[in-house]
Amino acid sequence: MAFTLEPLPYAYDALEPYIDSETMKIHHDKHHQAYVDNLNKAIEGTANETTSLDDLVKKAGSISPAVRNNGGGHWNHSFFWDSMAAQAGGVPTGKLAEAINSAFGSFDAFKEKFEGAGKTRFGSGWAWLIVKDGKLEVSSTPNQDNPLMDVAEVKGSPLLGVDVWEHAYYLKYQNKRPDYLKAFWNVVNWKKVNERFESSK
Ligand code: MN3
Repeated sequence: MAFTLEPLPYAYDALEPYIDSETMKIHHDKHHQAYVDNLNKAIEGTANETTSLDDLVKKAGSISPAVRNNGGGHWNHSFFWDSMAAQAGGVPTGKLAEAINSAFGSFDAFKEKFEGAGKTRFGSGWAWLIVKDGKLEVSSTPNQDNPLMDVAEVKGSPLLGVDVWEHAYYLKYQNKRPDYLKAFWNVVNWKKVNERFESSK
């Protein structure tokens, strides 16, 4: 079964003005599509053809670089689109808000730590909010790796992730990755993050 690219769960311009329509279109239709196509090519005719995407990323350390990079790319971007929404942002609520306060001290302290993880990831990669042993942590991964991978420096269950590859922000923010990370808070789908937190228990 070949993997397929799901359409974005909202219009290309839904995240304006924080993430521009042109970036969303190229990011989803070209970059994400390429990960899906290259993943399918890399698994064609191999035992991994029938492996689920979750199972592929979990064994990233023992699969080919092409499957690891493109499988990670497909997993990460699917997760990323769902992490954002139109008329979103604001502050987390309920048990998630409590867990954030307990792990980081405050929502602002968490945001600073998360933005820091994104800013300091050298080159291309991702910043994450994860659950690890029942506790929230911030981490980052290079390239298209993610915290589910057996090769991740910090392993855990992802709740929120932000793409810090230049293709995610360069058209609107150029070299100003910190500005993109600040703007990201306006599009975070906390309802979705909450659901992930609930199902991680
Ligand atoms: Mn990307």
